[in-house]
Amino acid sequence: MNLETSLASTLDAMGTNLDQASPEQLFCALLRVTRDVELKQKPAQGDRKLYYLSAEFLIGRLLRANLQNLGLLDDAERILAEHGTSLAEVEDREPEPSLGNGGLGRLAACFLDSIASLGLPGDGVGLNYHFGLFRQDLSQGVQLEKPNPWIEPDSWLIETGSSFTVPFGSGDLSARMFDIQIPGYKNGVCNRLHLFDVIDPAPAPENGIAFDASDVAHQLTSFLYPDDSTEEGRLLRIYQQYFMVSAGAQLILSELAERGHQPSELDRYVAIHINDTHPSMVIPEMIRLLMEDGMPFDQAADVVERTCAYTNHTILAEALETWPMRFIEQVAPGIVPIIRKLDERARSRSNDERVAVIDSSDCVHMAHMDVHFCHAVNGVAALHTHILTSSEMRPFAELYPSKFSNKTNGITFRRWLLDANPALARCITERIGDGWVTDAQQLSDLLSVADADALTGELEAIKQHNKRALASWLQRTQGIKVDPESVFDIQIKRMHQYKRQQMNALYAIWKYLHIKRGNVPTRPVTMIFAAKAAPAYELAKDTIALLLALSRLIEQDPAVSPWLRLVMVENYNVTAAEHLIPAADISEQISLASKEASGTSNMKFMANGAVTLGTLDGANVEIANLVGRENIYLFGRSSEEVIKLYETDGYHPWDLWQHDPEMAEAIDFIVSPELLACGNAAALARVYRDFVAKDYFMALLDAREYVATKERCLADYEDRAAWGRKMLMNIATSGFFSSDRTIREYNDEIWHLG
Ligand code: NBG
Repeated sequence: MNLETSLASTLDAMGTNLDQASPEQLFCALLRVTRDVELKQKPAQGDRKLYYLSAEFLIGRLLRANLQNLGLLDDAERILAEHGTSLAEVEDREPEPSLGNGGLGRLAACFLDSIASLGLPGDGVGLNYHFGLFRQDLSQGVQLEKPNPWIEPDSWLIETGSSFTVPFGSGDLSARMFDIQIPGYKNGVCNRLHLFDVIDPAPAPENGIAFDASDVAHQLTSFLYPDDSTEEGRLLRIYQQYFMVSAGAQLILSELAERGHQPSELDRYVAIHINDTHPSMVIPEMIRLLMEDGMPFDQAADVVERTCAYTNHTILAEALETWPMRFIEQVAPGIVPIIRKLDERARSRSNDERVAVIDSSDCVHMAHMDVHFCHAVNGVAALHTHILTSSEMRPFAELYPSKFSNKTNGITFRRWLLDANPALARCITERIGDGWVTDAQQLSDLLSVADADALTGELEAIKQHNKRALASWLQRTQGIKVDPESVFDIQIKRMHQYKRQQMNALYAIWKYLHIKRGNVPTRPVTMIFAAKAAPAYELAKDTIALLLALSRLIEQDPAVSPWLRLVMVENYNVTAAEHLIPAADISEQISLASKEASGTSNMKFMANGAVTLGTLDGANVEIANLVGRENIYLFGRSSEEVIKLYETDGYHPWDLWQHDPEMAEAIDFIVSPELLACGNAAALARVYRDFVAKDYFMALLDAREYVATKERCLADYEDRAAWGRKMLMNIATSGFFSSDRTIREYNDEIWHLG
């Protein structure tokens, strides 16, 4: 097809042309043309089809990625350039879909890209949130939450005309299905992401994100993760989950019938993947639907168990969902007798109370139901799977040893290297060809190129170019000035105590005081943060307030600001990550060992030539093994030590505070008059109190070693040739973390598609 002709005629129908169209019009026209091309492509075919059920799909902007996968990107860039504009300018008009929160949702999006690119039959199933998680506003020194609308008259959503009836206790509700096309990389395949929505969605709330959570019929798809600190909010989450899985299960059965198969053959022709516990109710719901069709309970439960698989994404207790049965009774009474029967079934396999589906207070443990009634269960990095099987889910692993396996997470190199870092992608392709785009392991060929010194020099120049590009993006979009000659030290991820942004803030204070005493660094350092805090998570919001206060304090201090900057990027999302990651020198992966299941930004940074500063947690362990100890900066207590400290109640931050005057000084500074003058006093006081009295995620335990390791890392940065070799080693060994590899493993060992 000729992109230019299609574009011209689409613009013509809009009453304009390539030379006169505004960026908005060009975006709309390109979107329409791209969508039409996608609609002509077919989903991957095969006997067995996957349905990937997830509460989140953090797909990011789609225009560039889709043009790339369709093989139209170069043409689009050329056409726009010939008419005096650029794709960069046009894509800035694309609102980013607000369909996810963090790594869990981005992983689901990378997986959809890999599934389509590998030509495997598999669709995503989720919800069409209108206002997403929220839009973050930092203008007043604290995080304020606003709705984040993204659905415009021209969007990637396609109205399918299909809908399903979801039987809630309060009456039926219709689930309308929209599709987003998921093109594979240059293979003619186009799979789908199915998103269910209510018929009559509510408009955005006027102020902030508060809304009437009891108005289920209109608000069900308003926000991702409604505030669960109230009963109504918790109920709404169950409404959302049941809506998604009931409509999803009906879609699966109707497609099975369309393909000419019987419900009893479900396990032969379908694989259902449960991404974390949010879609767990698909198990009882599918059994209910099969029973409605006349199948006896035992047979239905067996078929469903052979069909479903479950991934666990966290060991944090707060995220392992348990719902009071009375809530489920109210929302989805149809599955209550089935869950009770499943509980009996589980009890017939083990009388260990720790593995019960329903506990003594009549609460349903979603993860327990998943492990009993899925045929496969996996963790997302080697260490995480080890911790799951050896401690968190040990009784389950003993009961079902063959169900458990590890599937280390991955990222799609097409979005995170080819699209996000075109300069690096070009440099790599010039050296080793473009095979790495579909086989990222080929990146290791970079280690045997003849001109290694020239290559590392080029990597350095590309990094510098990307840092300048980030500086101008920050200036243009957020009014933030940074110096591209400084070291870019970046921590971007959800704001959470276990990820320990607060420990990084302590480093900033230590460094501030150090510089004030006359110890100026060889080169200025720019510490960059980006993170959203869950609206009901007070301490996480307080940590944002701390970072904002520090940012102001440093900026206002002429003795320090030439040497240190602290930047908090507003409204972190996929688009921001695409600007930040290619420009990073240092990748901060400093979670408390044992707490980060995997991490995936660590992989994106690595592939883009940043050097990791981190703990031996999650996938960092595998990164360390691949790059070798001289190409990563590790510090901190091991996961075994941390687990032991929790078991023995052996951690007391107060003792550390008393015995480490240097760190104590940094902590006390949080409530110093200087800092209080720059920020929200109540928030700073709460952060301070938590540090000395609780510090549940042990930031103080690792803080001293963290500061020392970061200083060593910054000093090493000055040996530019050696740093260039570290960058090269990181890029060249990152191929293991391709989501194509991860998906092949899921397919070979769990799904068996095609
Ligand atoms: C997150 C983990 C990350 C992991 C992603 C993807 C949740 C519940 N879990 O460590 O915190 O990389 O899942 O697996 O968001």
